[in-house]
Amino acid sequence: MEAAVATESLSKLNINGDFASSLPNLHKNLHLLSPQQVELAKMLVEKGQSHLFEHWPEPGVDDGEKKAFFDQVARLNSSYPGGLASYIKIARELLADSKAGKNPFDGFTPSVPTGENLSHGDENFIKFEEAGVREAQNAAFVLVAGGLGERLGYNGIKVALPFETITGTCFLQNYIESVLALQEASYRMTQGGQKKEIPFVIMTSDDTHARTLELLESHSYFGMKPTQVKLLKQEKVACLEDNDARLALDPQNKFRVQTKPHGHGDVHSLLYSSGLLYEWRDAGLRWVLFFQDTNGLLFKAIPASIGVSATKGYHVNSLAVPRKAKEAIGGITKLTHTDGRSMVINVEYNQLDPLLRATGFPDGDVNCETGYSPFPGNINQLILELDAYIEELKKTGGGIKEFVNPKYKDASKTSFKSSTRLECMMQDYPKTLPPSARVGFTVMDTWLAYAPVKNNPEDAAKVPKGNPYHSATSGEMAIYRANSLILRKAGVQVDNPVNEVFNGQEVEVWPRIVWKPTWGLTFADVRSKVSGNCSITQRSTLAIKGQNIFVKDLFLDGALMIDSIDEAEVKVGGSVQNKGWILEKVDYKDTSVPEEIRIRGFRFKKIEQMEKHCTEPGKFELKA
Ligand code: UGB
Repeated sequence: MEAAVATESLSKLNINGDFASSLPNLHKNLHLLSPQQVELAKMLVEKGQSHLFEHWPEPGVDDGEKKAFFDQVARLNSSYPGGLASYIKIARELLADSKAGKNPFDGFTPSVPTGENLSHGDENFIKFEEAGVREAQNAAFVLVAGGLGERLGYNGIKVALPFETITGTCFLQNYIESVLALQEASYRMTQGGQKKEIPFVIMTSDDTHARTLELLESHSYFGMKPTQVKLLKQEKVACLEDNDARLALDPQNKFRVQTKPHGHGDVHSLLYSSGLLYEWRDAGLRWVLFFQDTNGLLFKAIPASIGVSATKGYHVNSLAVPRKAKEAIGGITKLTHTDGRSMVINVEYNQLDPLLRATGFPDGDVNCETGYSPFPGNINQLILELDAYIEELKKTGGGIKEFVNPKYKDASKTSFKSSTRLECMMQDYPKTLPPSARVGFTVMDTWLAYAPVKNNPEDAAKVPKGNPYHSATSGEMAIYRANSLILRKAGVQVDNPVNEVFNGQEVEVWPRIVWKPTWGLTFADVRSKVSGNCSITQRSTLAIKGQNIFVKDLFLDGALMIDSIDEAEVKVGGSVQNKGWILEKVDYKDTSVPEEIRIRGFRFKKIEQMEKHCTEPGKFELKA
């Protein structure tokens, strides 16, 4: 009787509800839905998703929630290339492959590829840095920052974390200031040309969008023009509850599909659909650089890497560092298929060991005689040549080969411990490229190029001995080590480090030295700004904040902070001795200390320092 009434009211609305005739709970609610929503309901039923409506109550109960459910379904449908039907189809195929234990690299044999190896400070490196700075004005920068950083467990967004705590500069500020410094330096090098603004894109997600925008707005975009920065928000994708790719309902709300992040691979389709790539091409740009949220060393590697891309004409250039076996970074690998095809591609850290074992390397992912894995470690910083990138995306729409990684309850692989979803990675972009594509990579020293902040203190302390911690502690200490080593190469006598343990991690503590990107963007810049007999003791802290600060015959044993406007030229020298800043240990469990500090395991106790601020144009001399 009830069904007949429902059918009658549907026909008045011109809705054919036959598809739902065996689903009474959906059928009797269909008249509440718009024609578009009815179409979506039909698609879901046809794709084996009837369970989504089993609990639906009578019309009149939770009607608003039922409509909201379809609003969400419409969003999930429109944000995925090919819609939800395509998502479900691909999910079923990938889940079947996963259940059958199919090797995604079937038919491929891995070998170690050859790439460009750079050694910081030598002639080659300096040449590439110069070429890179010249070319930087033709680049756009894309930061992928949609990840929650579950491994770190920090409550805020990762780009808001200080990358060093002498000045408290956060990652995002460092990235923006580095891009602005590159923009200026590139313009200076090609004087006479038109002054270009380097576009800066940030991919966010629902987890990070509002807080990223807030961070930018509350700091006046860290000096960048707001119009120069674009935020592109990635959508999450539907979770899957079983091998039939039945969509999972949100445990908190049975009128919502549970969703999870789709991975950083979304950046390609978002860039393509935003139209920005064409805008950039029309503006004469040649390169798109992709990078991640917490690598404070990154911009020390950028100028030379752009130089490599430009000099070698690479369509794809992946930056890499020597990799310790089992380190949680992917391995850059040459894969050769039995049919003759080959590609140079990242093999993700959880796949490298099984791939090697399956292809004649019985020990799997192990170090070779150098003490490192023979496969260079992918730091997920990619430089793509814009024209070739556009040509490829015209074909793919930016869709990246996905994968699924269900955690099964038992060996029968019939049910999951928790829902799963399809994922994609930005470094998988080269997988669809034709053999003619010029795909290369550039290896640099880890101390110069890579110090991510990914692991919480507890997990970092458990990292196998000799492998990097990838924690807030090691991330900050790596900045001081890199700056100390660069100054040494520039002729400054910098004391050796001491070893100390913070939050259960033993790290090298070098003199704490930082500078703004405008001061030392390249090695040539640093070399031009230090001269004479300079030395810095281990207990020292030094912050250089100003483009035209020249350090000559300086002996530093304590703390020295200098900042100056660009129009001032400051000469610093003499003997600076004071009680300085002391590193005080903090326990990560001590909640009386702010989270961004206690996750490092130390903080600065400022006892005494010499400070100099030059706020007027002109020439100054600071001699202690
Ligand atoms: N990210 C997004 O923007 N959206 C997402 O949906 C997910 C992430 P992780 P992981 O270089 O250190 C990568 O989680 O697992 C952003 C490479 O895959 O830090 O450590 C997120 O905000 C691996 O090959 O990635 O692995 C962050 O900026 C290896 O190279 C970035 O994507 C490793 O990084 C990476 O997210 C590394």
